[in-house]
Amino acid sequence: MPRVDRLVLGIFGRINAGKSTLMNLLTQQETSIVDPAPGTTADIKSAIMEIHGLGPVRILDTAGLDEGSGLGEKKRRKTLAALEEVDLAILVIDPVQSFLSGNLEVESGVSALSRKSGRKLCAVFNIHADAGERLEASGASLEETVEYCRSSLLNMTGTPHILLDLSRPGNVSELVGFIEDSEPSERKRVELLPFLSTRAPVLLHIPLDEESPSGRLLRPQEMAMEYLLRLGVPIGLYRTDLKLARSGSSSISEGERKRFGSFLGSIGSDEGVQLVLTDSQAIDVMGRWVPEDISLTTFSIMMIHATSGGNLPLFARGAAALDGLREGDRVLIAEACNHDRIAEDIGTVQIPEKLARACPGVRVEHTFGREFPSQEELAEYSVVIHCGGCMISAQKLSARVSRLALAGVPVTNYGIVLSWLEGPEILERVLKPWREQS
Ligand SMILES: Nc1nc2c(ncn2[C@@H]2O[C@H](COP(=O)(O)OP(=O)(O)O)[C@@H](O)[C@H]2O)c(=O)[nH]1
Ligand SMILES: [Mg+2]
Repeated sequence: MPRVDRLVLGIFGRINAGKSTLMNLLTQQETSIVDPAPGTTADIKSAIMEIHGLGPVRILDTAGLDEGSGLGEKKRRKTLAALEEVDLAILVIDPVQSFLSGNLEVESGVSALSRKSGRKLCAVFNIHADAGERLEASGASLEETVEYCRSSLLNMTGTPHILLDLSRPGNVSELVGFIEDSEPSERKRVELLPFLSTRAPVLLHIPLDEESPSGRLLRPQEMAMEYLLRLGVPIGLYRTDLKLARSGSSSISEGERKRFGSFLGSIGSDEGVQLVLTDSQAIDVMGRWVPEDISLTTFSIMMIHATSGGNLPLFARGAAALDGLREGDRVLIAEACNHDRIAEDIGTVQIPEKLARACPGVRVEHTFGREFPSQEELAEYSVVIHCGGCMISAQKLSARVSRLALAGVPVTNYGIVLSWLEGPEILERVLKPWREQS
């Protein structure tokens, strides 16, 4: 499944501010229903389009944040969760409506949350043709209503803004230019394996256990191959039989080890092998078998580095929390994909079993797929162990990371934990290549 690295733009504001009108203006079609009846946008509407200076973008049109009913509360939470994940939050304000209502609760909510979760924000003041008429009784001018909004909102100094009649199709190019100028695309792109220094071969160690789907490889494995091929780095693919490798009989495990050693020797006969990239679950075996002069790291660590935009040090620091785990502490394992779980699943079986042995009495819990606990719920955990995140967007992971930071909970990763479980030398070894990159 190819995944395009799209920017995500979210449209927020109160009911009837003109959010859906803005969405339709951008997409030049009736993507969203625009209607004076409050609450017309039932849930989050999403459209994909190409914006000249930005490339492919996903635009989210959300429900008004001031909807009252019980259902309104549900929509509200969804909208706020979306706000934590966008590259750019577009706050739509009808300044006349906001001024006449006498409160800016919705607007300040959007502005505060975008600041809190580190999202970029811009404001579009939707100026209707009849703005003057609507203001007549109040005696205020249109400029005063805009100024009222801007000066009352925290975070609005330095926030780009524009005044525009969104109902006029002719205003689309001005809107697009404004969005481009708000620079939603300032996201860091990172290299998959930034520390490779030569064209010496890399060995990908893929044990293909019972969990592995037949007929294809996993996304991180494919990504590594594509990356290395593009660099012109030769790749060795190798599958160890982990049952044999871990066998209690030393003649059996030695046989497996020799087979691996001779393959390593054959692909590295000229320049040597520069890196062994392994499935995290085989780090116990690879940690013993890969000679010290060859770098060693895991697919899961590579993925969390890429998906987090180079934020691997955060996940590495999180490992320190594992040393401090005590009986009764709660640990959350977060797995972003919802695959079938069979016998030896890493997240539900391997890590919990090994953790139980290493830290007796620790309580391990799980969260799967798109679900992720609220800040309050997260605060109850001593540490969160996240998968490589290969099935979620960088935005979603970044939203999770900021929520964890707000909750004050350390976060680490499958590959880091499995290495930590093998001891401090192995943990140090799998992180070393990443530390050494300039
Ligand atoms: N007062 C006024 N309202 C307008 C004008 N043009 C459009 N509207 C209304 O503004 C509302 C905005 O609609 P919509 O985009 O659905 O708002 P949303 O709830 O933020 O998605 C609609 O009810 C339109 O009928 C105008 O010139 N003056
Ligand atoms: Mg709407």
